[in-house]
Amino acid sequence: MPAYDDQNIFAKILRGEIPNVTVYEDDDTLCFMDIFPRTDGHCLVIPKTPCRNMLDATPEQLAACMKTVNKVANAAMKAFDADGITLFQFNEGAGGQEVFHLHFHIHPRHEGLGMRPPG
Ligand code: IU
Repeated sequence: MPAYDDQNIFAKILRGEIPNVTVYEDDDTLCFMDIFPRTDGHCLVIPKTPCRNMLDATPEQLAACMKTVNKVANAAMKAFDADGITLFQFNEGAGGQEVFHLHFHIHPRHEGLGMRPPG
């Protein structure tokens, strides 16, 4: 697997070089809105420390991300009056990953409503 590249777009967001719409932040994680939302409320949770994806993540990074996913997903259920949450996470190009900084997609879902296509 290639090494972490700190020129990826989420690393730039973490350094404040690119703006984002922040949903939640703590010492270890950032959650912000996806710029091409596939559902209303589609947001991303990332660790603040470098990590390419789940495959090179430490237990601490994964735990911190899951803690934030749990908080944001429960808040999104209320904020969007959602019926459920879909959690996506992709690893390497063959696994569907496009941005190579670990991230978890949170999608609030409603009964009978699909997801919009990517992009
Ligand atoms: P991935 O397939 O899980 O790596 O998808 C990356 C996601 O990052 C995708 O949903 C994009 O819409 C999203 N994104 C973003 O939120 N801001 C950006 O500047 C870019 C991609 I480039």
